[in-house]
Amino acid sequence: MITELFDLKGKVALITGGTHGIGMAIGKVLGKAGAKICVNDLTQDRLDACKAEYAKDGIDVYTLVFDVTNEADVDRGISQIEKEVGTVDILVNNAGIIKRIPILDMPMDDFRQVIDVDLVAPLIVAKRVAPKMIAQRSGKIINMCSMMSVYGRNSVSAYAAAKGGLKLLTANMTCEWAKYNLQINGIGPGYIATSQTAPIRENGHPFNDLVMTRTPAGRWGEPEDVGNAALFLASKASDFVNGHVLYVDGGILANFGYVKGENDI
Ligand code: NAP
Ligand code: GCO
Repeated sequence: MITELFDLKGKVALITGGTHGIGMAIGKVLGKAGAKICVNDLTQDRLDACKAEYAKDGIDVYTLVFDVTNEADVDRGISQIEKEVGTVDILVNNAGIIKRIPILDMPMDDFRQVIDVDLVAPLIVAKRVAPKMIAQRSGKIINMCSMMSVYGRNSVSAYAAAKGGLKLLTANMTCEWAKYNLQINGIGPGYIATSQTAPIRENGHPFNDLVMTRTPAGRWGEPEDVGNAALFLASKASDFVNGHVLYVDGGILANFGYVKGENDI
């Protein structure tokens, strides 16, 4: 049956920062495909709140607090998942932050914090779960990259540097772990309607006009658009896809832009 390609029954999936936004959309779709969903966050409040949301889709999400930037915390959290749920078969390195500050104004501590969460943390968590995936000769790692893995733009230097690095860290994980039947890929969302982009999307923000002209699909993406791509990369259907970044951007990366007018030239 074609649906078997996307059947995740018996699999344990960890989505870091999966209490809302893109991470929750991924958790919901992988849960509907049969995976046991685990999500972490920084605060118990966020985790408690997300349980009811997941339950609306019939998903009994396993939640725990750990900071993805802290190696000891990650080890404690993953050990708890392994003890109480099982070996992590699917890791989605989704947790991320952004700081929109011009380079010359950005304190170095802010820059380092973005790099820590968006680039170093995916490595910390992947290093903790990969050994058991290697031992079982099976595993899926999905690193949440961005169209900013290939583009820069004013004020997001730390974020773009992190996401650019994550693209190549994904490639390097592939070089070292693909031989053990691990598939390590990235997802590169375009502009998605979440709390992270709310400041540049809501209340008539002019950035919204730029996104509309740069996105051939003519809309902001929804978290579910990204979730659907994650289902492909988490399933058997992508067993020979490796080191790839799947862009979910409504065509932004294919588009230089156009001048609005009679012929939209
Ligand atoms: P979001 O709403 O800001 O969610 C990010 C999540 O990560 C939050 O739940 C946050 O927890 C968690 N988190 C942050 N730091 C953490 C840490 N140290 N330990 C554990 N959890 C941590 O973002 P989103 O828009 O859903 O984006 C999710 C991912 O997609 C991010 O990696 C983002 O860079 C990427 N992305 C987003 C877009 C977009 O347009 N939205 C486009 C491309 C890529 P708290 O809420 O408790 O801080
Ligand atoms: C921004 C946005 C973007 C998106 C995303 C685009 O300020 O430009 O937040 O960075 O989050 O990464 O792919």
